Amino acid sequence: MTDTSATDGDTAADVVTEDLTDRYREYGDDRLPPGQRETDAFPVLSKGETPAWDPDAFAFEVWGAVEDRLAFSIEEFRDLPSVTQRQDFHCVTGWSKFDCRFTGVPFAEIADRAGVRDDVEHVLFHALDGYTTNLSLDDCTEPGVLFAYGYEGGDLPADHGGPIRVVTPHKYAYKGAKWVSGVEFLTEKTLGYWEKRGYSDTANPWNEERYG
Ligand SMILES: Nc1nc2c(c(=O)[nH]1)N[C@H]1C(S)=C(S)[C@@H](COP(=O)(O)O)O[C@H]1N2
Ligand SMILES: [Mo]
Repeated sequence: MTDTSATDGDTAADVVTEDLTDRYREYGDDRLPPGQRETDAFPVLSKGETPAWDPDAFAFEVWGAVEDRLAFSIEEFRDLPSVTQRQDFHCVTGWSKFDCRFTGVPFAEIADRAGVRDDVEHVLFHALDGYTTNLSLDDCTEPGVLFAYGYEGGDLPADHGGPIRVVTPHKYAYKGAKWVSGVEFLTEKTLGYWEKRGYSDTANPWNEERYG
């Protein structure tokens, strides 16, 4: 969907090219998922400290059951084809923030470049703080799964996962790894950090899939 609100002086990151805020319609009439309350704030939720990273040494890597392993510097990553999307953000602890604007590289762009093998079923995202989270390949190829480096027209703030984080508009936000450093394609499921500790593997907010 194209946003027609662009005016002279807008940069590419200002223009929303994808609107995911109607994702809820597949599951019901309420944009706010059950048991959530809306907030205007953007709280920070991390299992530990915001990790430091070295722009000269940082590499975003793709490995596992792929034809070609990939590695991108932060500059190379920012040069990949990108989109800017509007989406709602749902945290499993009970808050939802509507109309967040993220800029980044669609999951499918990375998957296509790596060449995902036919026997891939699952994906594990790795992060600089040791966090991991898993999704099925089918969930990753849904619209809106993005490796985001921009937020509201600027750089993604470090506390929210800069330089790069994953966003998952159709899932609770723990499915989106902040400070993502790599994607591993798998032929069998491996559970991530919170999934191993009892959070739902499927994590659909409208079906209130909070615990596994
Ligand atoms: N690397 C990493 N990613 C993470 C987390 C984390 O601790 N480490 N926390 C997750 C959880 S539980 C949530 S709700 C969201 C919070 O994102 P925010 O801090 O931008 O609100 O990030 C998710 N991604
Ligand atoms: Mo969370």
